[in-house]
Amino acid sequence: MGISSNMKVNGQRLWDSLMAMAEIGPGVAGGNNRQTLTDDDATGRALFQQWCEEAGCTMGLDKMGTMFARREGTDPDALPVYVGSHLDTQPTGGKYDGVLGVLGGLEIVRQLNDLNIKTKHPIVVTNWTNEEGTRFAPAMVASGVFAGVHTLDWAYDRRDADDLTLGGELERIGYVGDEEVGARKMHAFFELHIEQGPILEAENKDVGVVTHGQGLNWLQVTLTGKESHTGSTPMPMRVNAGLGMARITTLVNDIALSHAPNAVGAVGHCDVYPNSRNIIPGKVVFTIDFRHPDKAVISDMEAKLRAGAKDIADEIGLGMEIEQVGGFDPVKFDEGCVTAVRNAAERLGYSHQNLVSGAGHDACWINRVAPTAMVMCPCVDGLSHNEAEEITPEWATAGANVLFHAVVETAVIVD
Ligand code: HGY
Ligand code: MN
Ligand code: MN
Repeated sequence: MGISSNMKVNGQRLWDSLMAMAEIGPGVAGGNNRQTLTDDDATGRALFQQWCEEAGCTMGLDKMGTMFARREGTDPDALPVYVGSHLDTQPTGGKYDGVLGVLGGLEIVRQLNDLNIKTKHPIVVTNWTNEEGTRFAPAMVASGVFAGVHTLDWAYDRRDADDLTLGGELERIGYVGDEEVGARKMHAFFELHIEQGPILEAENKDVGVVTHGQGLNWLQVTLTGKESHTGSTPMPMRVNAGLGMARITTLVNDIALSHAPNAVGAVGHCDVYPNSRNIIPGKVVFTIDFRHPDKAVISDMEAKLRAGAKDIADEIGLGMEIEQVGGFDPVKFDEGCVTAVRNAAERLGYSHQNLVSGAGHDACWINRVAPTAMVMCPCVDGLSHNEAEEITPEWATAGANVLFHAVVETAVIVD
Protein backbone atom coordinates (compact mmCIF):
# COMPACT_ATOMS: atom_id res chain seq x y z
CA MET A 1 0.00 0.00 0.00
CA GLY A 2 1.56 3.30 -1.03
CA ILE A 3 0.68 6.63 0.50
CA SER A 4 -2.52 8.10 -0.89
CA SER A 5 -3.74 11.68 -1.08
CA ASN A 6 -6.54 10.98 1.42
CA MET A 7 -3.98 10.26 4.16
CA LYS A 8 -3.95 13.48 6.15
CA VAL A 9 -3.19 14.65 9.66
CA ASN A 10 -5.79 15.64 12.22
CA GLY A 11 -5.44 19.40 11.86
CA GLN A 12 -7.65 20.20 14.85
CA ARG A 13 -5.58 17.99 17.16
CA LEU A 14 -2.38 19.64 15.89
CA TRP A 15 -3.86 23.11 16.46
CA ASP A 16 -5.07 22.17 19.95
CA SER A 17 -1.58 20.90 20.82
CA LEU A 18 0.01 24.12 19.54
CA MET A 19 -2.34 26.17 21.72
CA ALA A 20 -1.71 23.96 24.77
CA MET A 21 2.07 24.31 24.38
CA ALA A 22 1.64 28.08 23.94
CA GLU A 23 0.21 28.23 27.50
CA ILE A 24 3.70 27.36 28.80
CA GLY A 25 6.11 30.27 29.14
CA PRO A 26 3.66 32.96 27.95
CA GLY A 27 4.98 36.31 26.76
CA VAL A 28 3.42 39.66 27.64
CA ALA A 29 1.68 40.26 24.31
CA GLY A 30 0.13 36.95 23.29
CA GLY A 31 3.30 35.13 22.25
CA ASN A 32 5.87 33.14 24.19
CA ASN A 33 8.95 33.63 26.33
CA ARG A 34 10.02 30.01 26.84
CA GLN A 35 13.76 30.46 26.61
CA THR A 36 16.06 27.50 26.52
CA LEU A 37 16.84 25.63 29.77
CA THR A 38 14.53 27.82 31.86
CA ASP A 39 11.90 26.26 34.13
CA ASP A 40 9.32 27.02 31.43
CA ASP A 41 11.41 25.11 28.88
CA ALA A 42 11.52 22.19 31.33
CA THR A 43 7.72 22.33 31.66
CA GLY A 44 7.30 22.35 27.89
CA ARG A 45 9.70 19.41 27.56
CA ALA A 46 7.72 17.44 30.15
CA LEU A 47 4.44 18.06 28.31
CA PHE A 48 6.04 16.99 25.00
CA GLN A 49 7.35 13.80 26.64
CA GLN A 50 3.93 13.05 28.17
CA TRP A 51 2.27 13.40 24.74
CA CYS A 52 4.92 11.22 23.07
CA GLU A 53 4.57 8.49 25.68
CA GLU A 54 0.77 8.64 25.37
CA ALA A 55 1.34 8.02 21.65
CA GLY A 56 3.37 4.92 22.45
CA CYS A 57 6.83 6.34 21.79
CA THR A 58 9.97 5.38 23.69
CA MET A 59 12.03 8.40 24.76
CA GLY A 60 15.77 9.00 24.28
CA LEU A 61 17.86 11.91 25.57
CA ASP A 62 21.40 12.88 24.61
CA LYS A 63 24.05 14.80 26.55
CA MET A 64 22.89 18.10 25.03
CA GLY A 65 19.36 17.48 26.27
CA THR A 66 17.96 16.85 22.81
CA MET A 67 14.84 14.70 23.08
CA PHE A 68 14.07 11.76 20.75
CA ALA A 69 10.63 10.06 20.69
CA ARG A 70 10.78 6.79 18.73
CA ARG A 71 7.84 5.03 17.04
CA GLU A 72 8.97 1.53 16.11
CA GLY A 73 9.16 0.36 12.49
CA THR A 74 8.71 -3.20 11.26
CA ASP A 75 12.48 -3.40 10.64
CA PRO A 76 14.24 -2.49 13.90
CA ASP A 77 17.60 -2.42 12.10
CA ALA A 78 16.46 0.14 9.54
CA LEU A 79 17.81 3.63 10.21
CA PRO A 80 15.00 5.84 11.50
CA VAL A 81 13.46 8.80 9.69
CA TYR A 82 13.82 11.79 12.04
CA VAL A 83 11.37 14.68 12.09
CA GLY A 84 11.40 17.68 14.40
CA SER A 85 12.53 21.17 15.29
CA HIS A 86 12.73 23.10 18.61
CA LEU A 87 10.46 24.03 21.55
CA ASP A 88 12.60 26.88 22.92
CA THR A 89 11.49 30.40 21.96
CA GLN A 90 12.81 33.92 21.70
CA PRO A 91 12.16 36.24 24.68
CA THR A 92 9.46 37.92 22.59
CA GLY A 93 8.76 34.91 20.43
CA GLY A 94 5.73 33.53 18.69
CA LYS A 95 3.68 30.39 19.32
CA TYR A 96 4.78 28.59 16.14
CA ASP A 97 8.52 29.16 15.49
CA GLY A 98 10.01 25.69 16.08
CA VAL A 99 6.95 24.38 17.93
CA LEU A 100 5.06 23.68 14.70
CA GLY A 101 7.88 21.39 13.55
CA VAL A 102 8.05 19.40 16.78
CA LEU A 103 4.29 19.02 17.20
CA GLY A 104 3.85 18.43 13.46
CA GLY A 105 6.18 15.45 13.88
CA LEU A 106 4.19 14.23 16.88
CA GLU A 107 0.97 14.56 14.86
CA ILE A 108 2.44 12.20 12.24
CA VAL A 109 2.95 9.56 14.96
CA ARG A 110 -0.53 10.14 16.38
CA GLN A 111 -2.16 9.85 12.95
CA LEU A 112 -0.18 6.73 11.95
CA ASN A 113 -1.47 5.18 15.18
CA ASP A 114 -5.05 6.21 14.38
CA LEU A 115 -4.79 4.88 10.82
CA ASN A 116 -2.99 1.77 12.09
CA ILE A 117 -0.28 2.25 9.50
CA LYS A 118 3.11 0.56 9.94
CA THR A 119 6.35 1.78 8.38
CA LYS A 120 9.53 -0.16 7.67
CA HIS A 121 11.78 2.51 9.15
CA PRO A 122 11.20 3.72 12.70
CA ILE A 123 10.16 7.37 13.00
CA VAL A 124 11.80 9.59 15.63
CA VAL A 125 10.30 12.95 16.66
CA THR A 126 13.02 15.33 17.83
CA ASN A 127 13.20 18.42 20.05
CA TRP A 128 16.64 20.04 19.57
CA THR A 129 17.99 21.97 22.57
CA ASN A 130 18.64 25.72 22.24
CA GLU A 131 17.89 26.39 18.59
CA GLU A 132 17.33 30.11 19.17
CA GLY A 133 20.78 31.02 20.50
CA THR A 134 19.45 34.02 22.44
CA ARG A 135 20.11 33.04 26.07
CA PHE A 136 23.17 31.00 25.06
CA ALA A 137 24.84 31.91 21.77
CA PRO A 138 25.17 30.57 19.13
CA ALA A 139 21.92 29.46 17.55
CA MET A 140 21.34 25.77 16.74
CA VAL A 141 23.99 24.75 19.25
CA ALA A 142 22.70 21.22 20.04
CA SER A 143 22.23 20.27 16.39
CA GLY A 144 25.68 21.78 15.82
CA VAL A 145 27.22 19.43 18.40
CA PHE A 146 25.25 16.55 16.85
CA ALA A 147 26.70 17.42 13.41
CA GLY A 148 30.24 17.61 14.83
CA VAL A 149 30.57 21.39 14.35
CA HIS A 150 30.95 22.17 18.08
CA THR A 151 32.40 20.04 20.88
CA LEU A 152 30.22 19.10 23.85
CA ASP A 153 32.55 20.88 26.29
CA TRP A 154 32.52 24.10 24.24
CA ALA A 155 28.72 23.99 24.14
CA TYR A 156 28.50 23.30 27.90
CA ASP A 157 30.65 26.36 28.55
CA ARG A 158 28.37 28.87 26.72
CA ARG A 159 27.33 31.54 29.22
CA ASP A 160 24.18 33.64 29.54
CA ALA A 161 23.86 37.28 30.71
CA ASP A 162 23.94 36.10 34.34
CA ASP A 163 27.14 34.11 33.68
CA LEU A 164 25.31 30.79 34.09
CA THR A 165 26.65 28.00 31.85
CA LEU A 166 24.60 25.99 29.38
CA GLY A 167 25.88 22.76 30.95
CA GLY A 168 24.95 23.94 34.44
CA GLU A 169 21.44 24.94 33.41
CA LEU A 170 20.91 21.65 31.54
CA GLU A 171 21.88 19.84 34.76
CA ARG A 172 19.62 22.08 36.86
CA ILE A 173 16.50 21.24 34.83
CA GLY A 174 17.43 17.54 34.78
CA TYR A 175 17.89 17.05 31.04
CA VAL A 176 21.46 15.80 30.72
CA GLY A 177 20.92 12.52 28.92
CA ASP A 178 23.32 9.57 28.72
CA GLU A 179 23.46 9.26 24.91
CA GLU A 180 26.58 10.52 23.14
CA VAL A 181 25.59 13.49 20.95
CA GLY A 182 25.65 12.49 17.29
CA ALA A 183 25.80 8.74 17.94
CA ARG A 184 22.35 8.33 16.39
CA LYS A 185 22.40 7.64 12.64
CA MET A 186 19.55 8.88 10.47
CA HIS A 187 17.96 7.58 7.27
CA ALA A 188 16.72 11.17 6.70
CA PHE A 189 15.66 14.27 8.62
CA PHE A 190 12.67 16.51 7.84
CA GLU A 191 11.77 19.83 9.50
CA LEU A 192 8.50 21.75 9.18
CA HIS A 193 8.84 25.46 10.01
CA ILE A 194 6.98 28.72 9.48
CA GLU A 195 8.67 30.78 6.76
CA GLN A 196 9.38 33.74 9.08
CA GLY A 197 9.34 35.92 5.94
CA PRO A 198 6.73 37.40 3.55
CA ILE A 199 7.23 35.40 0.33
CA LEU A 200 4.69 32.54 0.58
CA GLU A 201 1.88 34.79 1.79
CA ALA A 202 2.66 37.42 -0.87
CA GLU A 203 2.78 34.75 -3.59
CA ASN A 204 -0.38 33.14 -2.18
CA LYS A 205 1.32 29.72 -1.86
CA ASP A 206 0.32 27.08 0.69
CA VAL A 207 3.72 25.41 1.00
CA GLY A 208 7.41 26.28 0.63
CA VAL A 209 9.70 23.56 -0.78
CA VAL A 210 12.96 24.62 0.83
CA THR A 211 15.87 23.93 -1.52
CA HIS A 212 18.51 26.01 0.29
CA GLY A 213 19.21 27.90 3.50
CA GLN A 214 21.16 31.17 3.46
CA GLY A 215 24.41 31.45 5.39
CA LEU A 216 24.84 33.40 8.63
CA ASN A 217 27.70 35.25 10.34
CA TRP A 218 27.45 36.60 13.91
CA LEU A 219 30.26 39.00 14.88
CA GLN A 220 30.50 40.23 18.47
CA VAL A 221 32.14 43.67 18.75
CA THR A 222 33.62 45.06 21.98
CA LEU A 223 34.48 48.77 21.97
CA THR A 224 36.43 50.30 24.86
CA GLY A 225 36.37 54.06 25.44
CA LYS A 226 36.39 56.15 28.61
CA GLU A 227 33.59 56.71 31.09
CA SER A 228 33.19 60.38 31.99
CA HIS A 229 30.56 62.93 32.93
CA THR A 230 28.00 63.65 30.17
CA GLY A 231 27.66 67.21 31.41
CA SER A 232 31.08 68.50 32.26
CA THR A 233 33.29 66.66 29.73
CA PRO A 234 33.98 68.89 26.69
CA MET A 235 33.09 67.17 23.39
CA PRO A 236 36.71 67.03 22.09
CA MET A 237 37.80 65.19 25.25
CA ARG A 238 35.26 62.36 24.95
CA VAL A 239 36.10 58.75 24.08
CA ASN A 240 32.51 57.64 23.55
CA ALA A 241 32.04 53.88 23.01
CA GLY A 242 28.31 54.44 22.46
CA LEU A 243 29.06 56.76 19.54
CA GLY A 244 31.24 54.04 18.02
CA MET A 245 28.43 51.50 18.30
CA ALA A 246 25.97 53.89 16.68
CA ARG A 247 28.27 54.56 13.71
CA ILE A 248 29.12 50.86 13.26
CA THR A 249 25.41 49.99 13.41
CA THR A 250 24.85 52.39 10.51
CA LEU A 251 27.84 50.87 8.71
CA VAL A 252 26.26 47.38 9.05
CA ASN A 253 23.08 48.66 7.43
CA ASP A 254 25.01 50.33 4.57
CA ILE A 255 27.09 47.19 3.92
CA ALA A 256 23.96 45.02 3.69
CA LEU A 257 22.31 47.53 1.33
CA SER A 258 25.45 47.51 -0.82
CA HIS A 259 24.62 43.85 -1.57
CA ALA A 260 20.89 44.38 -2.21
CA PRO A 261 18.46 42.70 -2.71
CA ASN A 262 19.44 39.49 -0.87
CA ALA A 263 21.90 40.58 1.81
CA VAL A 264 20.66 41.41 5.31
CA GLY A 265 22.45 42.90 8.30
CA ALA A 266 21.49 44.25 11.72
CA VAL A 267 22.60 44.66 15.31
CA GLY A 268 20.08 42.86 17.53
CA HIS A 269 21.91 42.63 20.83
CA CYS A 270 23.84 45.34 22.69
CA ASP A 271 25.11 45.89 26.21
CA VAL A 272 26.18 49.40 27.25
CA TYR A 273 28.41 49.90 30.30
CA PRO A 274 27.81 51.36 32.80
CA ASN A 275 24.45 52.18 31.15
CA SER A 276 23.92 55.31 33.26
CA ARG A 277 22.04 58.32 31.88
CA ASN A 278 24.81 60.75 32.80
CA ILE A 279 27.94 58.70 32.07
CA ILE A 280 29.48 58.53 28.63
CA PRO A 281 29.64 54.78 27.83
CA GLY A 282 33.10 53.47 28.53
CA LYS A 283 32.38 50.07 26.96
CA VAL A 284 29.83 48.52 24.62
CA VAL A 285 29.42 44.90 23.52
CA PHE A 286 27.11 44.22 20.57
CA THR A 287 26.44 41.48 18.00
CA ILE A 288 26.20 41.92 14.23
CA ASP A 289 24.06 39.46 12.24
CA PHE A 290 24.99 39.25 8.51
CA ARG A 291 23.23 36.79 6.15
CA HIS A 292 23.24 35.94 2.44
CA PRO A 293 22.76 32.88 0.19
CA ASP A 294 26.30 33.29 -1.23
CA LYS A 295 29.30 32.59 1.04
CA ALA A 296 31.52 35.04 -0.91
CA VAL A 297 29.12 37.90 -0.15
CA ILE A 298 29.10 37.04 3.55
CA SER A 299 32.90 37.14 3.52
CA ASP A 300 32.87 40.49 1.69
CA MET A 301 30.44 41.95 4.22
CA GLU A 302 32.70 40.84 7.08
CA ALA A 303 35.80 42.30 5.40
CA LYS A 304 34.05 45.65 4.81
CA LEU A 305 32.80 45.65 8.40
CA ARG A 306 36.25 44.99 9.88
CA ALA A 307 37.86 47.75 7.77
CA GLY A 308 35.10 50.31 8.35
CA ALA A 309 34.78 49.58 12.08
CA LYS A 310 38.54 50.04 12.52
CA ASP A 311 38.39 53.47 10.88
CA ILE A 312 35.52 54.45 13.20
CA ALA A 313 37.29 53.16 16.30
CA ASP A 314 40.55 54.90 15.34
CA GLU A 315 38.77 58.22 14.67
CA ILE A 316 37.12 58.17 18.13
CA GLY A 317 40.14 56.63 19.88
CA LEU A 318 38.38 53.40 20.90
CA GLY A 319 39.86 50.00 21.59
CA MET A 320 38.12 47.31 19.52
CA GLU A 321 37.84 43.52 19.51
CA ILE A 322 35.77 41.56 16.99
CA GLU A 323 35.00 37.87 17.68
CA GLN A 324 32.93 35.51 15.52
CA VAL A 325 30.33 34.01 17.88
CA GLY A 326 28.21 32.12 15.38
CA GLY A 327 27.97 31.21 11.75
CA PHE A 328 27.31 28.63 9.10
CA ASP A 329 27.75 28.41 5.34
CA PRO A 330 24.79 28.49 2.95
CA VAL A 331 23.10 25.08 2.75
CA LYS A 332 21.81 23.06 -0.22
CA PHE A 333 19.34 20.45 1.00
CA ASP A 334 19.23 16.84 -0.22
CA GLU A 335 17.71 16.50 -3.70
CA GLY A 336 15.91 13.25 -2.84
CA CYS A 337 14.33 14.66 0.31
CA VAL A 338 13.41 17.92 -1.42
CA THR A 339 11.73 15.89 -4.19
CA ALA A 340 9.76 13.93 -1.57
CA VAL A 341 8.50 17.25 -0.19
CA ARG A 342 7.60 18.58 -3.66
CA ASN A 343 5.86 15.31 -4.67
CA ALA A 344 3.86 15.43 -1.44
CA ALA A 345 2.67 18.98 -2.11
CA GLU A 346 1.67 18.02 -5.65
CA ARG A 347 -0.09 14.79 -4.59
CA LEU A 348 -2.05 16.74 -1.98
CA GLY A 349 -2.92 19.49 -4.44
CA TYR A 350 -1.26 22.35 -2.53
CA SER A 351 0.12 25.41 -4.29
CA HIS A 352 3.86 25.49 -3.63
CA GLN A 353 7.13 27.08 -4.67
CA ASN A 354 10.85 26.62 -4.10
CA LEU A 355 12.25 28.71 -1.28
CA VAL A 356 15.59 29.71 0.23
CA SER A 357 15.26 29.83 4.01
CA GLY A 358 16.09 33.28 5.37
CA ALA A 359 16.33 31.99 8.94
CA GLY A 360 18.68 29.36 10.30
CA HIS A 361 17.31 26.01 11.44
CA ASP A 362 18.55 22.78 13.02
CA ALA A 363 18.09 21.23 9.57
CA CYS A 364 20.96 23.43 8.35
CA TRP A 365 23.40 21.53 10.56
CA ILE A 366 21.75 18.10 10.30
CA ASN A 367 22.09 18.37 6.52
CA ARG A 368 25.79 17.69 7.11
CA VAL A 369 25.18 14.24 8.58
CA ALA A 370 21.95 12.98 6.98
CA PRO A 371 19.80 13.59 3.87
CA THR A 372 17.69 16.56 4.98
CA ALA A 373 14.90 18.80 3.72
CA MET A 374 12.42 21.35 5.08
CA VAL A 375 8.77 22.16 4.56
CA MET A 376 7.59 25.73 5.16
CA CYS A 377 4.19 27.30 5.67
CA PRO A 378 3.34 31.01 5.34
CA CYS A 379 3.06 33.33 8.32
CA VAL A 380 0.94 36.48 8.58
CA ASP A 381 2.79 39.55 7.21
CA GLY A 382 5.95 37.40 7.22
CA LEU A 383 6.33 38.35 10.87
CA SER A 384 8.35 36.23 13.32
CA HIS A 385 10.56 36.74 16.37
CA ASN A 386 7.67 38.92 17.52
CA GLU A 387 4.86 37.94 19.89
CA ALA A 388 2.34 38.85 17.19
CA GLU A 389 3.63 35.96 15.01
CA GLU A 390 0.55 34.28 13.51
CA ILE A 391 -0.39 31.50 11.11
CA THR A 392 -3.75 30.05 10.13
CA PRO A 393 -4.90 26.54 11.10
CA GLU A 394 -5.18 25.82 7.37
CA TRP A 395 -1.52 26.72 6.78
CA ALA A 396 -0.46 24.58 9.76
CA THR A 397 -2.50 21.64 8.49
CA ALA A 398 -1.22 21.93 4.91
CA GLY A 399 2.40 22.04 6.12
CA ALA A 400 1.84 19.08 8.42
CA ASN A 401 0.17 17.08 5.64
CA VAL A 402 3.14 17.62 3.34
CA LEU A 403 5.49 16.69 6.19
CA PHE A 404 3.37 13.58 6.87
CA HIS A 405 3.61 12.41 3.26
CA ALA A 406 7.33 13.15 2.90
CA VAL A 407 8.19 11.37 6.16
CA VAL A 408 5.93 8.35 5.66
CA GLU A 409 6.93 7.90 2.02
CA THR A 410 10.60 7.95 3.11
CA ALA A 411 9.90 5.57 6.02
CA VAL A 412 8.11 3.17 3.57
CA ILE A 413 4.60 1.98 4.43
CA VAL A 414 4.39 -1.77 5.13
CA ASP A 415 1.17 -3.58 4.17
O1 HGY B 1 18.62 33.01 13.97
C1 HGY B 1 17.90 32.25 13.33
O2 HGY B 1 17.84 32.32 12.12
C2 HGY B 1 17.06 31.23 14.04
O3 HGY B 1 15.78 31.79 14.24
N1 HGY B 1 17.63 30.84 15.30
MN1 MN C 1 12.99 28.35 14.58
MN1 MN D 1 13.55 31.51 15.84
